[in-house]
Amino acid sequence: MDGTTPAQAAARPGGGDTRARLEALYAEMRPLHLFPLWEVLANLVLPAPRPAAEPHLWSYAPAREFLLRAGALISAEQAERRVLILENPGLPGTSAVTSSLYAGLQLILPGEVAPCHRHTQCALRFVMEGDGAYTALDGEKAVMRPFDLVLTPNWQWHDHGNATDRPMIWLDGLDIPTVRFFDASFAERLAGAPAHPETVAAGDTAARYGRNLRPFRGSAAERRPRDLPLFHYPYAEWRDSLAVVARHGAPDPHLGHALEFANPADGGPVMPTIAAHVRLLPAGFATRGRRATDGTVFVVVEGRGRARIGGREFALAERDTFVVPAWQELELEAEAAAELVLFGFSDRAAQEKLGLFREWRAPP
Ligand code: GTQ
Repeated sequence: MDGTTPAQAAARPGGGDTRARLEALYAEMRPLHLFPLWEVLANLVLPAPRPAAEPHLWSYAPAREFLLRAGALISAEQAERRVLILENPGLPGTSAVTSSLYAGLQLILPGEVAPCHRHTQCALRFVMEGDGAYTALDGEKAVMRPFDLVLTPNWQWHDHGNATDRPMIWLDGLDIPTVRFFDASFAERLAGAPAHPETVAAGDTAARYGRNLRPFRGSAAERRPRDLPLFHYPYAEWRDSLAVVARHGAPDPHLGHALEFANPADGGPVMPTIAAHVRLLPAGFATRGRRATDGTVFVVVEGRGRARIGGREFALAERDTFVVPAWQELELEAEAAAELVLFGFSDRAAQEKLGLFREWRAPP
C-alpha cells in the first residue's frame, strides 16, 4: 500500500492486527492533518547528514558559451539579472546548488547596466573573466578584476555595469534557499534610474575600512554600516597573502594553505549567512579526507588537479565550478606540475551561529 516490503512492515510498530488498526487510525487522522511521528522519526532526526544535493562539476567553457548565446537574445536590463543558474542535479526545480545556497554565472556585456535593486538575500560575486566592469554598492563602484571577491550584503542597493569593451562574467553566490526557508524575502527596485547615483569615488571604502584602519568613531568619516563595512576583496591582495603563507609554512594536511575572508568589524565571516575562503595546494600535494556540515561551492582559480567527493572523481581545470554537499568526504589533489588555487563559499557562517557546524578529519 505504501511501498514497504512485508519485512519492513513487520519491523514497524504493531504487527498483524495492530498494524491494520494503526493504519485505520492514521487514515482517520489524515484529513485533520495529523500524522504519527513514530512512522517517520528515523527519517527526520538522522544520525548523520543525508543531503539530497549531489557532488557536481560545471565546466566553464560550455556554460560560458550558453551565457553568451543568451546575451545575444536578452539584455541585462530586460532580464534584470542575466544569469545561468547552477542547479544541483539532486535538487531539481529548486534553483539551489546546496540545500541552503544558490550559485549562478552572470554576464554583463559592454555598455550594459543590470538595474539597481536591493533584497534581503546576501550575495557575493567571484569574477571569472573581464576586467574593469563594476558592481556599485549604495552608489560606490567596486571595479572588478579576475578572481576578485565582491559582496552585496543584504538590503544594500546594488547595480552592475560594464563600461569596458569586453564581456564580464562572474559567479554569483547567494543565500536564496536560506531566505526562502525562513520565508523572509523582501526585494525592491530603485525607482527612477537603472543605476544608483554615484555617492562616493571608487575605492573610498577600502581607504576608510581597509589596511587595518577605520574611521574615527563618531566622525564624519564613518560612512558604511559599522557591522559590515568592507565589500571588495581584490585578487591581487588575497593571492599575495596565500603566496607568502605557502612560501613559509607547511600546508594543513586536510585543507592545504587556507585563508578565510574576514569581516574587519568582528573578525567573523564576510556575511551573516555566507563564509568564503581561498586555499592553495602546493604542486603534487594531496589533502587527506575531510567532511564538514557546510556544503561548499568551489571555483578553480589556478592549476589543474582532481577532487574526490563522496567517492566520485572530478578532473579540475581553471574556472570550473564544483559543489561538495554537506558531509561528503572531500579529497583534493594538485597535479604534479603546478599549484592548485581554489575559492570556496558555504553556509558555515549561518551554521556556526546556530551551533550546527561540525567537521571530521581523516586520521593519518
Ligand atoms: O545580482 O542581485 O544571480 O538578485 C540572483 C539574484 C544575482 C543580483 C543572482 C540576484 C542577483
